Amino acid sequence: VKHPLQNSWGLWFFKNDKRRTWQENLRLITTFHTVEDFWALYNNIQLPSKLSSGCDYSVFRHGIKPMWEDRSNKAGGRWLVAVAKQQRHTDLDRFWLETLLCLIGEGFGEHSADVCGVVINVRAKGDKIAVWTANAERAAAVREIGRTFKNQLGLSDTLAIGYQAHADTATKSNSSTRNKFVI
Ligand code: M7G
Repeated sequence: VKHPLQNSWGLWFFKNDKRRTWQENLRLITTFHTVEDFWALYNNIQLPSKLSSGCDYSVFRHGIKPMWEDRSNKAGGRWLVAVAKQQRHTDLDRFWLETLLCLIGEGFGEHSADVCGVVINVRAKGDKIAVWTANAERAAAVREIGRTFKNQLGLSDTLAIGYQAHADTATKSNSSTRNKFVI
């Protein structure tokens, strides 16, 4: 008998194809709701460090699409960890696995329900891992989730990470979206 997770999760894959729109390039691969199905899936897909640049994985709560426009994300934002180029081969895959285990194990503390999903962007200019939360105005939840995220990855206290509202990210064309929170 399989061990059920507290929630069902969708795994999404994004591959950058310039002939298509951003939304067309985003695909739901599968949905899982047991520990065993999670590992079967994890063991059958490429590690992030093996993906080509421009690809993303997202794992989101069943019913939530990994996009700003989803009603569950609209008012939310993300904690963003920038993974330096030289960390791709030492840290990227283990950071991603820690993030996934925290997500499906509801390990983000009493505010876990505010976590909508997690995203990894594989990019030549520097990889990124993010935790998306439901509401950028719920400061206590946002801060608690950020602290847990940072601890899970074992990031140094001296390294600051920022939280940006999706509404701000979506309207900025450059990469200088302001941080609503920093820890
Ligand atoms: P990115 O892939 O998050 O980061 O955003 P990158 O700049 O490191 O590649 C790149 C572009 O993808 C954005 O400027 C948007 O045009 C598009 N994009 C990204 N996200 C997360 C969304 C989204 O949620 N909705 C829509 N409509 N476009 C998005």
